[in-house]
Amino acid sequence: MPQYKFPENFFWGSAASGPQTEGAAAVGGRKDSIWDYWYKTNPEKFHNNVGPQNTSNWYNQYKEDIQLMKQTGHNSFRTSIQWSRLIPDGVGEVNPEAVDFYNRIIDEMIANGVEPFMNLFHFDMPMAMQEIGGWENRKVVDAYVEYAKTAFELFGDRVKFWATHNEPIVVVEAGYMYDFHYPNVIDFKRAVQVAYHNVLSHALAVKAYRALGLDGKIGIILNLTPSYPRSEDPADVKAAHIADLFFNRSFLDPVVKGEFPAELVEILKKHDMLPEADPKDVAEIKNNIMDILGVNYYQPRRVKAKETPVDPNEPFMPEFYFDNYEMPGRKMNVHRGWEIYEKAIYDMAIDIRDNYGNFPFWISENGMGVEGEAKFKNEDGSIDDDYRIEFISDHLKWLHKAIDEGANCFGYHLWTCMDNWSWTNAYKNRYGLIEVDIYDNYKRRIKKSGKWYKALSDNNGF
Ligand code: BGP
Repeated sequence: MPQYKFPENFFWGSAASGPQTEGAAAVGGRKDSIWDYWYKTNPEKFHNNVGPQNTSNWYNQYKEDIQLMKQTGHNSFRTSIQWSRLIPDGVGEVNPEAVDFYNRIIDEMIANGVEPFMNLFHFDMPMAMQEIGGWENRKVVDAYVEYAKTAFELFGDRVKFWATHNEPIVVVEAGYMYDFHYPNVIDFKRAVQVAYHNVLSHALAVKAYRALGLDGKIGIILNLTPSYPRSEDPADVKAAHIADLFFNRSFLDPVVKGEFPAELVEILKKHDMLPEADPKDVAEIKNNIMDILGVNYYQPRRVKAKETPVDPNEPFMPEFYFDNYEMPGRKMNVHRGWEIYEKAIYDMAIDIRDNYGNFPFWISENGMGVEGEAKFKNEDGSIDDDYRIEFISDHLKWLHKAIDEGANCFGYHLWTCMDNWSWTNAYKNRYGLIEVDIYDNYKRRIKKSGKWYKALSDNNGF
């Protein structure tokens, strides 16, 4: 009898995305997304100059990979459809080869007892849509909703768990604030417009899903990085609260409550940063509440009150209100440079229980990235990743406690099943239960954590 037993029918599995695993980037009628384009123009932005062309070859090896999922205890798996594969120009013709491919992976998963969770957007804007302004353009919202509707019509008879977006705040931060992703814009006003259109596109996709009368569930996946204040001093607490408004509540409130937080709207108004918004669209956000929430969690955000006064001539950024804080003595994943703070998973679950009507959620990503994981190989080439087993179980203990105290969590998906390509970090940080040798024909090999995960899932706990 496991010490930490999870609820019946709990989903165990992992998450990945189409652009990070499919490979076959220029094959099967697909056209460029912003990632292919950016790699062509700026390959030096990518770790070791490795781009999105091949990734893990899931496009060709999905059958073998689904068997590996079974061997590692998956009863569910999340990936994403690439918009640029299904509708290569963003709007218009549907690509029959893509329909065939996504049908095949969905059917193969179901035939093997792996419940497919399907996401529609994981940072991968089709280039044709970016050329007309991407998420800044209201027309791209309509194009996305058409794409979502097409996916629901094609696959909604078998896919019962849908997500409209993965980590939309990353699209906003990385693409429009901090220069991590294409289109490398640094302009907070434009960032707000992008965020607003993401929320709107989500609500309209939920509406389109409902209109089809399908019997599955639809939601969004948010990286709810909690903001902890340096101290209980009111100035620190306020700083953390404002960071939370910008980076968490900005998405969480509209998708669960139908409204943006009033305090955030006030701040944006004060700085003349409100987006252009048609009242009819605002009503759509209010009226189309989703069914389920995906929560990604890797590391906490720590915040302190501003230490130096803000220069009023500087362009506005949320950091007008807080400084980031490095807590002395914090526990680190030294292999990735991220803090480990397991209790945050509990805090988030309790926050959702108490402040968001105990909304049903699953942990949609959590995991431990390790740079240079090959250095841990045994002589026979196997990897005993005890650090990953410890990372997962330490988080699961806190999740278990939250569920015990009434949190409405129905699953845990690890990032990720197989080591995969990760945006500008390419293959730098490995997260998989299964190693992928990118230098030897993408050969797969189950790590110790993969075997442990199988026992975890078989026992529904540990
Ligand atoms: C998450 C993304 C994933 C994945 C992961 C690891 O935020 O949703 O797509 O890439 O981060 O990121 P990294 O490889 O940069 O550590």
